[in-house]
Amino acid sequence: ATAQIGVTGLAVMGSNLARNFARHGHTVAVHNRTYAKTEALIGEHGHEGNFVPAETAEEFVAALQKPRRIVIMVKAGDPTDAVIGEFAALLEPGDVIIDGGNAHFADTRRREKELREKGIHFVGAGISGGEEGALHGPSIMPGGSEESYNSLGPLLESIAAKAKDGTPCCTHIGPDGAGHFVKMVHNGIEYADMQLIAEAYDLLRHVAGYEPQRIAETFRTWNTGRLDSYLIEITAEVLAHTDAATGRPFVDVVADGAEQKGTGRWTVQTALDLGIPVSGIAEAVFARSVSGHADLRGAARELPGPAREPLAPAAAGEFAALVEEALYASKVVSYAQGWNMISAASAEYGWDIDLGAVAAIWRGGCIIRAAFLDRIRAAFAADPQLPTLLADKGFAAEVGKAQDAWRSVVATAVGRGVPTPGFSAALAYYDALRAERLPAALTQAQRDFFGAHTYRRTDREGSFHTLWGGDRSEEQTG
Ligand code: NBP
Repeated sequence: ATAQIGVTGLAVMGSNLARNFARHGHTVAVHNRTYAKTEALIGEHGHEGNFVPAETAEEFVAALQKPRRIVIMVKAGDPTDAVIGEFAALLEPGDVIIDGGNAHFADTRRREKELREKGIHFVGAGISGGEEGALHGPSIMPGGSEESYNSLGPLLESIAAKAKDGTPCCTHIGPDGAGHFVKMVHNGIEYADMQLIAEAYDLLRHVAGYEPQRIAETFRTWNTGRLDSYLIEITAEVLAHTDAATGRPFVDVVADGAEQKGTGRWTVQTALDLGIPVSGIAEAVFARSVSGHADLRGAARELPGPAREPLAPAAAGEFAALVEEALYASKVVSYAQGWNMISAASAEYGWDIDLGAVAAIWRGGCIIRAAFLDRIRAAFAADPQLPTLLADKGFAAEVGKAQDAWRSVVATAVGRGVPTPGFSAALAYYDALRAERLPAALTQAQRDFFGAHTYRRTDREGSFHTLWGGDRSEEQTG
């Protein structure tokens, strides 16, 4: 046995990950259900490093040094269970199975428990960065036992992206499903970021009256400041691209229905279960959903709205600067919500996640990589108990400074009929957190009226109920 690690499932992600291991000097056993893919990988890339192709599961396992480390990169869901079942039968206590697919964290918790009973370590590793990341350095979010990370960590860290300060974008997130949970929230935040960028584009296009090329330039400028990020960078590239067939801006020939694979939806479903408001992510998921409902949109097309005359050129530049502020403030809110969710799950499942370390490993490799994440890392380094990013002095000052611009942009959008669910929800959340009194008092009173759900008072301890159907006197219930 010569291989330090094995990869099974050699579609695009698995092949690239295996090549990444090999390029970093590790001997990699490679296996795929359909052997032709293994042969193709060796044929095309065998010269890049030390590969041990295995035709059968038995050959694959025999090629691995102990404790054996097997990365599964197959389609998430039933295929993952099938492959785990196949290999678990061939492994020994102390061996490690790593699922690098996009599994739901609840599945990872189940699989970890089942394998733990057999003495096999199961690591649910979120891997972000798409196929390029898998080859050149992804952000890796492994969850599992401490012991498994001791044997696996150095291997994963060697192939992970490196942040600007040289640290690998991989850390032990926590036990069982912690890694896949954090990867899910990463994707949720990615949805929110993309939605906010799309809204900024829409405002620049229809309120500032900019053409896509001009918007690309604006995004390029923003990318030199605090919004510096991979997503802003690729947005500029997309907007600058011209469709070869028609000569029109590429963005104008793409059908305006956004699809989704489901991790954004999982994030929102899970947030609802945890009772954590992630309105930025939810609005992003719903916005994609609305875009895909051609029937609803068709039926509503003739509904009246305000005139959408673009601003005069002199005012457009000023408005664009306001949009940058609104985008930044909304982004801070959606990250604050995402981190709340990670923090809540960490408490719920006893994961003890280092919130700053999550920001640190997203600085490189992943889709939401950005200079901004170093600020989040620093905020949690300064105060590991920070209840919300909005309470960090630096973020609070910036968002506070942006709030006039933010309100003005949302007001303009509403006035001109440009939908900005992300910007608006983020601002509403900001104002709700700030509010000294929320109308929730009335909501709770209504609940007491129709359902005797009781209420607490501002002036006394205890729970109370008003006899709404009777003489409206108040009784103390607890
Ligand atoms: P796919 O998700 O398309 O899966 C294809 C692989 O699964 C092939 O190797 C296939 O083997 C294998 N497979 C299937 Br399907 N059913 C199987 C079974 N019952 N037993 C054994 N093998 C089976 O590949 P991918 O796009 O490379 O993604 C791999 C994982 O990485 C997924 O979980 C995905 O969600 C995740 N991920 C993908 C990206 C991305 O950008 N694509 C990014 C991050 C994470 P075969 O060759 O014999 O059909």
